[in-house]
Amino acid sequence: MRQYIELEERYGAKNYKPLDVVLERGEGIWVWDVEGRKYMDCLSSYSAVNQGHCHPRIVEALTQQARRITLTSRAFRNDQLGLFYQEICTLTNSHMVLPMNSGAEAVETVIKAVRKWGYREKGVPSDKAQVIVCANNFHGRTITIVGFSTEKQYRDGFGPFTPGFVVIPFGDADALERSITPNTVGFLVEPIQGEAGIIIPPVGYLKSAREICSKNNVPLILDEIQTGLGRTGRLLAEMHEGIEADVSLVGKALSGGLYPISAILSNKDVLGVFMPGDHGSTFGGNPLACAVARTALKVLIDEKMIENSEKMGRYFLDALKRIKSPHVREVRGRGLFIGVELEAVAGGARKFCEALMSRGILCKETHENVIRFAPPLIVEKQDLDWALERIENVLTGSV
Ligand code: IF1
Repeated sequence: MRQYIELEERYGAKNYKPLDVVLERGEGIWVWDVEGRKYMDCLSSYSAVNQGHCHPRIVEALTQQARRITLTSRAFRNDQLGLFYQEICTLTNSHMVLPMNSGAEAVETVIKAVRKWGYREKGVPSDKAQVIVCANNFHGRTITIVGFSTEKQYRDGFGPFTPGFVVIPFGDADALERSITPNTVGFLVEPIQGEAGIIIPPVGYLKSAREICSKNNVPLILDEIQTGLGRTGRLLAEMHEGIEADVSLVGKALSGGLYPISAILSNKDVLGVFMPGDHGSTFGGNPLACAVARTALKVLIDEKMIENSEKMGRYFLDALKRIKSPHVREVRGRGLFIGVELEAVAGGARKFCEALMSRGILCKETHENVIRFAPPLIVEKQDLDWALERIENVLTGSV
């Protein structure tokens, strides 16, 4: 194992500090390291592997398509793109879709779309468009996106930043109402803030945001790149409040972790402003990504993973709440999107993640003192019982 770590340390930029585990195989909720140790993956690559590692039907779709054609560019058409469009729009009740590759690209794309919509449809003066975002947001790592982050480390050293963003507190509908001006062209928000530490807004917040945005002709943009595709126990987290965004962003599990693909899903008004040549991407909408995504969506529905996320998430959350530990401040979550917030201790949540790793559970701390538990949505009760025994052992012991 050491030789792999040494190579990464020798040649790699130090933009991550990973746990010292070198993985070589994944199947379902389990991963194995190069020395044969087995772990339960409780991060799911930040919810990109909702369907479980190397889902056989998605692997099959990938390999079949890879033998046919993988990339045509959008200069020509291909036999997967239209079918992907139809299937994802039908599934999410969307009118229009634009395929990209990474989540950050989807975020950048919707910012371009709502700005152009503002100038063309809402009569916002040129270059005066404003997008409202929330404090403690996470929407990706590009210069424009980190420019409206409130996390010091994500911004330090990367300025100057893109203007045209207003930051308001998360979960405060009045603050949203007060921040809207005639130049506001969008409200971009995560239904549950993931990186901020699984922060769930007050019940009714998203419903109020929907009403306020409708009343003020402001597109409501929900970033469901992490919360979407079953993670919170619904296809999209917006469904917990029975609302529909004007634009929803999905990524990550859109391919089940087998290929980068993201998508902007919207009503006609917003995406309808793009004219040929306005926007694009070499790999955006490639047939390999579309074939993989079509199957990744199918297995999510056919194998009832969303229902399982709701059921197993409820079981996992209730069991975690019953653990009596002096280290735990709060346990919160929706579906299989769970955070255990710890009292501030030396070494923070990372120490607990290292202790859990030694017991065969891989998870990731977020923001110093929250342990995020997000196993693939196929996890079963006996798997959770296996994990809960070890989690209780770590949380009640001296780490
Ligand atoms: C990293 C965080 C999670 C996202 C939401 C857009 C994106 C992400 C809600 C951008 C990506 C990833 C990025 C990865 C770690 C991970 C992450 F810790 F950074 F914040 F999940 F919480 N919207 N999140 O969560 O999508 O461009 O990465 O495809 O940057 O370290 P991407």
